[in-house]
Amino acid sequence: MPAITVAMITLNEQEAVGKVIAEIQAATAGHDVEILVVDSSKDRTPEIAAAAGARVVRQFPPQGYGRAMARALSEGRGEVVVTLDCDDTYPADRIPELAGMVLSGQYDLVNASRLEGKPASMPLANYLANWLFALVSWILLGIKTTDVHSGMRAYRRSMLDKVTFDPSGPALPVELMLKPALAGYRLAEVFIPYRDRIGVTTLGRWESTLWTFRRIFRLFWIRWQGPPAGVAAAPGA
Ligand SMILES: Nc1nc2c(ncn2[C@@H]2O[C@H](COP(=O)(O)OP(=O)(O)OP(=O)(O)O)[C@@H](O)[C@H]2O)c(=O)[nH]1
Ligand SMILES: [Mg+2]
Repeated sequence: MPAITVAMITLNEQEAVGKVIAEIQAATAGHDVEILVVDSSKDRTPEIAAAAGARVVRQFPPQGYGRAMARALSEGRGEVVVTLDCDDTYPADRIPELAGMVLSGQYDLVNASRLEGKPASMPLANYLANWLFALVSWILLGIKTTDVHSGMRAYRRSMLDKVTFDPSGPALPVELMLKPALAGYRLAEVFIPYRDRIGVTTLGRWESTLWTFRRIFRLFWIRWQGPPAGVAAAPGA
């Protein structure tokens, strides 16, 4: 069992995948790491990823971000699973730092926030929406974060095994962070730079916004009802 799984999901990322995997390998040289790609592409992404040394799991036809991410998180064998988009937006050189915060035993989930300031690569509307999501999460759930939508996180394997998530619909990252935090798992946040994307976005803005509120309100409701089904108590919580 590797210590670290670096997990990515890919939908037609042939322009970026080679560069991203090379960066991950350079950043994690000397670490006990597997690179996992859950791929739903029609282009050459899976061949390029496999040739570069990644373990490629095919999910085809595409079943959406949520189901691909759920598969990636369940397939990752490492003690910590670090996710990032395969579009060159996230800094792979920060993977060891994020993984180390979990492997040291200090945290169960580390969120890499893109929102210390407004990234030049993020449209203003997305930036403002992300702040609104963070504010609503704080008011309704009492969780202080600046970025509920980051694709770069480190998750403790044993935590992923205990918390259930709804993979249907967009905005899964919202639930992947807020649900464990509500259950008492230890959440940390670090700021990262966020770069321009290589290739075309798959983000459906309105659907994602709707689902973000839906996921936050569902957790708010469950919190009012008592301990949520599918949320095991965190150790010591
Ligand atoms: N396997 C799989 N991967 C997907 C699917 N939808 C999106 N992805 C991947 O999920 C990651 C995140 O999608 P992005 O298009 O980057 O969405 P985003 O990060 O919200 O938008 P940007 O800010 O434009 O990057 C990328 O690596 C995509 O290739 C899917 O249905 N299946
Ligand atoms: Mg992206």
